[in-house]
Amino acid sequence: MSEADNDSRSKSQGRGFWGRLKSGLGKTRTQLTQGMGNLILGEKEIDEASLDELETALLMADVGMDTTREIMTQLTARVRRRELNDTRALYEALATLLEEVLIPFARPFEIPDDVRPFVIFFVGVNGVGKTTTIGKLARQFKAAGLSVVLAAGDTFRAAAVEQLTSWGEREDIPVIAQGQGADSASVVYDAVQSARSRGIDVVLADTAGRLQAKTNLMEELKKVQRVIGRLQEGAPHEVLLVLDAGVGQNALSQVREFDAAVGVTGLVLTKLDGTAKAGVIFAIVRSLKDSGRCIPVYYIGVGEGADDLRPFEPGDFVAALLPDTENGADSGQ
Ligand SMILES: Nc1nc2c(ncn2[C@@H]2O[C@H](COP(=O)(O)OP(=O)(O)OP(=O)(O)O)[C@@H](O)[C@H]2O)c(=O)[nH]1
Ligand SMILES: [Mg+2]
Repeated sequence: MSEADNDSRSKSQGRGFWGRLKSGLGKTRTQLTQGMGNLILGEKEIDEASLDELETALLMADVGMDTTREIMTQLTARVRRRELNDTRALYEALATLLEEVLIPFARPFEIPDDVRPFVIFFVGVNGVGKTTTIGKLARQFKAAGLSVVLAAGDTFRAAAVEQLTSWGEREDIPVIAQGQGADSASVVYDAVQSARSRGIDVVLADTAGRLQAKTNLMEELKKVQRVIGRLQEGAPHEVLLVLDAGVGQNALSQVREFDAAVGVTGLVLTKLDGTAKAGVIFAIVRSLKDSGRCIPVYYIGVGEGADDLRPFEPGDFVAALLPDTENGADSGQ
C-alpha cells in the first residue's frame, strides 16, 4: 500500500498535512523556541551559552539524555573544528542530526497484495488512542481501495464496543462484536473467519488496554494471538503498539513490556499535539536502538481528526518540530 505521499510532503499546502503537522507540534515548538532563543535569532557567533541553551532545550522536550548528549558531542566537536561558524549553521546541523536519528525507524506501512486477509492487531494501555487510530486507519485504507472489517476485541468495557461500532457505522465498514465480557479471542477469530469467507482485505483488531503491569492483559493478548495464528498462518501480520506521546518516558517501558509479550512490529505515536514533549520520539527510538530492536514508527497522530493520523516522515517531522528561524520566533501555531 502506498497511499502515503500525495500531500504529506507538500509544505505549500497550508491546510494540508504539513499545516496540521506544524500546528500539531506547536506546543513542543513553542517551548523549543523559548529555549533556543539565542540560536535562532539570526547569524551569531556560537558561544558556550548557546550550546548550553540548546542542550537544555532538547532535554526539556524529552529528547532524552543519551541522544541529547550524543548530539551535543557531535555539534561541539564540529564547532571546535570550525566547521560550524555561526548559529545558523549550528541550527542546520542540529536539524540534520535529529533527522538522522529518526530515519532508521521510519518505514511506510505496507499491506502486501498476496496476504489476505491481512490481520493487524492494535495493542496499548488504556486511553492511548487505539480505537481512534483504528477508525482513522480504517477510513484511510478504505479510501485507498481496500475492504476492511473491524474486530471489537476490547470486550472489557461496553463503551469500547460502542465506540468501534460507531466508527464502523460512520465509515460504512462492518464491525464484528459480541458485546461486553465476551471472549476477546473469539471475537477476533470471528472477524478473521468472516474476512476469509467474504474475501475482505484487512482486519483491524481492537484490544483491551488495561495497564501493562497487570499480567493478565498480556496473557489475554498472547491468547488472542495464538488463536488467530492457528486460524491463519502468519497472523497477526502486524502488531501495532499505540503510544500516547504525552506520557513521556513511560512510553519506553510500555514498548518493552508489550514487545516482550506479543512481539510488537510497529509503533503509532498519538497525541503529539497535546504535549510540549514531542521529543520523546527520539528517546523511544534511542531505547529501541540500544536494545537492538528496530521497530518502525509507522504513523503519528497530531490531532483528533481522521486526517491527523499520517505516515511518519522524519524530514517533515523535524522541520515541523524545530522553531522557524526566519522570524526569529514562532507563535507555535
Ligand atoms: N489530541 C489528540 N487526541 C487523540 C489523538 N489520538 C486519539 N486521541 C483521543 O484520545 C482519546 C482516547 O482515545 P481512544 O481511541 O478511545 O483510546 P484507546 O486506546 O482505545 O482507549 P481504551 O479503549 O480505553 O483502551 C479520545 O478522546 C481520542 O479522540 C491524537 O493524535 N491527538
Ligand atoms: Mg479503545
